[in-house]
Amino acid sequence: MATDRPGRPVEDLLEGLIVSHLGQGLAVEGVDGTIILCHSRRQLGPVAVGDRVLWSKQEDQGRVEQLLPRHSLLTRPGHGGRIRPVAANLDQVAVVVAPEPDPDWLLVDQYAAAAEHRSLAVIIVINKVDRLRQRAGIEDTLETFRNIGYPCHLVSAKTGEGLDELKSSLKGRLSILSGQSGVGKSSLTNTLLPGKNLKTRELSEKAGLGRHTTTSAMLYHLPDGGSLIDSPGVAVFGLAEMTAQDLAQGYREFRPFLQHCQFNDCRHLKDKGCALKEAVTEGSIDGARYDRFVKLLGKMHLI
Ligand SMILES: Nc1nc2c(ncn2[C@@H]2O[C@H](COP(=O)(O)OP(=O)(O)OP(=O)(O)O)[C@@H](O)[C@H]2O)c(=O)[nH]1
Ligand SMILES: [Mg+2]
Ligand SMILES: [Zn+2]
Repeated sequence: MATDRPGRPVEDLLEGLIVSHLGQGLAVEGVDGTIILCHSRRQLGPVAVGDRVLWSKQEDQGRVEQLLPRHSLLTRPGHGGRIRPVAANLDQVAVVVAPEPDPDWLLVDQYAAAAEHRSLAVIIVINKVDRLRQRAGIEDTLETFRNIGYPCHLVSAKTGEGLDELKSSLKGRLSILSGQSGVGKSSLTNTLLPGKNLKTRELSEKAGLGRHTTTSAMLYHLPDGGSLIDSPGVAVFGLAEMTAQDLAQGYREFRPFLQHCQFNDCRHLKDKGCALKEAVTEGSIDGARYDRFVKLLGKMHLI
């Protein structure tokens, strides 16, 4: 129990965790594990899944009264140039790719760079290995990611292959599953959390949402400790608040070279004496990663 600001009637404030941000309100998990649909005070500002809050009981719903301090926040661009929160208090971003739909490595880099910018750990999850006919093609790219220090897990939500290893990577942390629509983020969540279907349906019904597509991020507690956020495929986060320098830093293997360029304001494109380009020529930096870096700069309208 806690008290609100002085001057207002004293209310019972309860601790809670935002487990989903639905169209109509916030799903807040109380300390006893029950989920209450809440609305939030307008002056609270953006609230995200993963946020810890203080809330009060109203008639048949609750009201989020206060946001507790967060240690991280991932954002994405919203309508009208506004920044929207994706998830708070994350430790790790798990980027999911699959043989189908075709892997979009530019998107993988984008998620990884945004995570790096927020100092979050990154793991790469290749789902649907049961469908992986040309494993070699994907393996080559994975080798690059392994070399720069990202753990890569080959799994199948369908057959259960590789899931034990993935579980140990997720243990004790708050991770978000992100990636293109259809790669199997929700299927993986289902497999990792046997009770998940029920909760989703219950919540979706309460909020009047359909139950087949992932429309909003949802947080679940893992049986072995730690939590997992299943997010919709459209939640491409991160680049909005990043500069060209931030993006270069977000390619973690570029970092040792960045201070060795001839000019302080080197853009690492056609600049003279660019240490990064030299490293690409020498083969110490993967050319495909560098090419995607340049593409992302373009996508961010930074070149
Ligand atoms: N063969 C195979 N199919 C899978 C596997 N995992 C998921 N699928 C299928 O892939 C399709 C998409 O799976 P979802 O879990 O809905 O994908 P998602 O990433 O949550 O998609 P969004 O919510 O739209 O972002 C479904 O038809 C699943 O049955 C797998 O390991 N193997
Ligand atoms: Mg989904
Ligand atoms: Zn340079």
